Amino acid sequence: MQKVDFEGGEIPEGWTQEYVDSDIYGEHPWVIEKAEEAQYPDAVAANGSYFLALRNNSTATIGYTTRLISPVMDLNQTDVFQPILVFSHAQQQRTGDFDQLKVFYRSKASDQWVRLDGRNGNPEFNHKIAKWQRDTIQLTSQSDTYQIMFEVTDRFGRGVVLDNIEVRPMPTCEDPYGYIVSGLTTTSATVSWNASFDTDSFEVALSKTAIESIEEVDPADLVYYGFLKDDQFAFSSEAVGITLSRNQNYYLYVRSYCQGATSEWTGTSFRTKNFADLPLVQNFTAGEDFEYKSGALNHISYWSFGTSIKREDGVTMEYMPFVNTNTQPGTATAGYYAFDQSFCLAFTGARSLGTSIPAGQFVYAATPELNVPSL
Ligand SMILES: [Ca+2]
Repeated sequence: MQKVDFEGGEIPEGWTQEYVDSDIYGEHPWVIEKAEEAQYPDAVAANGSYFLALRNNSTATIGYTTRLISPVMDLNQTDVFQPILVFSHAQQQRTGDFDQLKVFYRSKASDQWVRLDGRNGNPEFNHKIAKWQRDTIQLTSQSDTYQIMFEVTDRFGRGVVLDNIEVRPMPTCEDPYGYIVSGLTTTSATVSWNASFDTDSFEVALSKTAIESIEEVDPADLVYYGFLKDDQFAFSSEAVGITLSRNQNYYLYVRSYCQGATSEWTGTSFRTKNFADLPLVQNFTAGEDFEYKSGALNHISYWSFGTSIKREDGVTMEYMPFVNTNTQPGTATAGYYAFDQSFCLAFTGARSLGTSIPAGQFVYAATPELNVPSL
């Protein structure tokens, strides 16, 4: 394996440089720079105080290409599980111009260099990169005489910088596990979990319905979708600024992102609390206590309802009792049910009003849990 951070203040032993067409362009070497004296990308290294840079310090494009070649590495297939190259780099622009980095490998010295595909299928860093970024590239055709090569072409930008170069096996990216729901209230919840310490971040999706395949869900249909930093190992609805609904089932899905790898999605579910403070007043007022739909069997969302009455096919009658929203308030008909001709909760034996509850059957409505100490 290989890990180079240039903190020794010089290019480590075994790394070599190659000047392409040096008879035309001359020799323009990679040099170590001290972060505090550097300007581009800014006066910091990706790690420590030193990094490697290839810059055109003249006043015009030269167009040279210089290669930085690693020592021969033993990435024997039986010893190294899925090797990856992880490195930090940047290429700041100079009035629209930037230099270009490409990354290659070869399995043995007599092979041609082969270009490596970067993350997101981006095979070259052919755009300005104003700040240090860390990229992971999966290495293919591993061998016991493996080499990687960074090739930069001068296009009169502010140079290309490299730091913290690492060749290592793919980290294990454990599925999140051991979910614990805490801090459950009527409007918030916190869920924590365990995962491997190689995790960089967590992708999180929160839904009101169970989800078969997250990839096929439109994020707009989710209650929350986003990435959490690795040091949290927890999702807090309050921390991400969302208010949950009372007495509602939620399904939380999480997967780990590690360097160059993702875990499977795992998850848990919870139901928000259903407390009500006293005094409890419920007038079954449309728009206030429930969303009015004319003729629909409306319900107060945070009350519980049920019945023992079954349909002819044996299925329990759903949605009973209900608010009598198929009668117009203020009419004589409404007055049959509520003395002030307003909406009320109707206990009946069928989906239509005026049907008796059959003998021996029941229909019920239950309030939320009452917060008695609030008396
Ligand atoms: Ca460094």
